Amino acid sequence: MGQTAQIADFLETSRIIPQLIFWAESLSDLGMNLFFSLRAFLVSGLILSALGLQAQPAAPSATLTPEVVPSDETPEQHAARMKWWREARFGMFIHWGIYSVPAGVHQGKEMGPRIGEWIQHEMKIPVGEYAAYAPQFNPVKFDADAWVKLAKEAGMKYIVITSKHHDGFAMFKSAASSFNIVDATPFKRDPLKELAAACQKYGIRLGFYYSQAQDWHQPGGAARGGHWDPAQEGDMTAYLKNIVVPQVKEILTNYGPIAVLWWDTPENMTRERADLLAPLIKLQPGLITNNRLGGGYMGDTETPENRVPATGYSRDWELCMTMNDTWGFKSYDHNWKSGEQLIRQVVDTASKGGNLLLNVGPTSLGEIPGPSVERLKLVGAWMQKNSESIYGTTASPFKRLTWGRASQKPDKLYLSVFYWPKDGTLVVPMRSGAKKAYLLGAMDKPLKMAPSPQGLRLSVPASAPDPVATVIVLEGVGKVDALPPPPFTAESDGTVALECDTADLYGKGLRVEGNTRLNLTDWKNAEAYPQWEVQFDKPGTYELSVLCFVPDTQAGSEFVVTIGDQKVAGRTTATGGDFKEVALGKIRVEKTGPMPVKVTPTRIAAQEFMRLRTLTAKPVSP
Ligand code: H79
Repeated sequence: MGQTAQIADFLETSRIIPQLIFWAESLSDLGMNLFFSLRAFLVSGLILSALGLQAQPAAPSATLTPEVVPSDETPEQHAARMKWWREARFGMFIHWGIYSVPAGVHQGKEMGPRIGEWIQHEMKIPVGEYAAYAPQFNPVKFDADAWVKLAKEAGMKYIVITSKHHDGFAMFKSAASSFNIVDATPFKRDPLKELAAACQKYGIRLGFYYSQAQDWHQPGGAARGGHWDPAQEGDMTAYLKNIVVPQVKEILTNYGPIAVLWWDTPENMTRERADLLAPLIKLQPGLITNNRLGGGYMGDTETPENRVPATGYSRDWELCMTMNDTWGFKSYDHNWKSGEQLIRQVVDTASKGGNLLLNVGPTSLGEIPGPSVERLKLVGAWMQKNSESIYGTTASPFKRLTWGRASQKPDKLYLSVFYWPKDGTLVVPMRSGAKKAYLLGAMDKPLKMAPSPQGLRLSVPASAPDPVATVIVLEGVGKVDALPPPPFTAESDGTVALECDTADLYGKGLRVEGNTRLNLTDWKNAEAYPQWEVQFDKPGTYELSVLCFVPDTQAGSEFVVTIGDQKVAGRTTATGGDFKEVALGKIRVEKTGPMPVKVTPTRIAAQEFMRLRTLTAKPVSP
């Protein structure tokens, strides 16, 4: 394992874009970020529900900058085009192709922990050898109606399916290449036609994923890290003209209304190349596209991939996520997220103003794996009761809630309680009031409300009506006046543990990244620092430590930890290739009232100061 592989374990990413970032920046490192996050998934698994993720209001469309709104569209037209998508909040991603035949195993050898649809790339399978999976692909159990009904039952409003992935195999009848499901498999049917009909029938919108740049089959198609078979060599522009342009025309004209075109991995996509494809978007009125075309096109949506962003973005965004650790079916991936995690992920995403595009990877027989079906039904059962708190809502007005998430509609707040209060009182940190509070579905049994300095106190049942997420509705909230989140307090042994994702971040660049293992990253500026408001239990001496990662090449930075008016100075040392708990020394805390705690670099030795995960103050026994 080289340095890159090692570092990958730490640089888990969640792309947090407090301000609109430029497209080029967003895509230049996309591939790497994705790699890291996918590894992170495999390394650590996901406990989304345990994350104290922050939510922040999505920016209203009025803040959209001209770069976001296509030049031929007014902000109002843009909002009208995005309307259904913003209301939908939940969709199904389907990764299906001939990679479901090897399903992670080629010639008796497992591809390892990586994503199944990448098997050809991962195992450097020659073009001809991989193409031999096409005649073995005969998904006789495929039932478009069943898939669409399942999506609908789960509460999903749209489907995005891979029409062609990086392996270059078209899942539709194409005149541009015979490497397609109708011409190259015994199945001979066009599943996208059948899906389009089923979507029409059940009122689900249909979108197509299309890998425009990477194509490991066609000469000239791009391949991350370079080609491995001479058959792949060729002129990329010619590939775009001869394969991509006609195929995108096909998928945008032969399948009725198409709601979304989902580009991916803009490998080697220059502006000139992207210019060949961008005009095709006009073939479908109202088409929504993502930010992965390349060439400087922003598209309509940010697309964090398998990374839960700590906050929303300043424009429309969609989190795409796997249910296990692969997109395309892999026979030996059984690392499924729980129904509880998935339900809370729907809630979490909506609370940050985004959509969740949750993936299924059907088998080579055309079946959605049983564990996926079970989980979608669990999500669906929750949505059946609670979808009012998801559809058509906007982001939470609260920066952080200790007990769950929130979303809102005009004059209404939806409170999704993950951690039910033990004392029968739920404190909603808002100065303003509400006309009425009730459990969603029990409007006739209002909950008692009382204002308090900590916020609106609601008298709730003794035990959680829904242990996963109970939704409480506040009606007549007007404009919510949210209180700042309460100060952090000590655990029962007096220890104060401050997580990076709960800090207020000041200065340029500094941001939170990661999935289960969040950390502060891009700490390249000595003016940047995280700060927490902390309420200590009692005065005394505390032992300070940080859980952080400092690579060998970046040791020797100097910094100060400040608690109220007390300071401890320190110097970073290399942490040996992993996150490590580093002792910083002792500090006296004289007062206990809420006070700021911060970590400020005074000199940054190399590019980055440190990757900080947790700052801990532990009382030293007197
Ligand atoms: O379609 C799904 C992925 O196949 C695709 N996007 C989602 C929606 C995707 N393309 N690239 N990536 C995801 C990230 C790429 C990660 C890589 Fe790797 C790191 C490519 C090579 C090293 C992951 C790990 C794939 C192979 C090894």
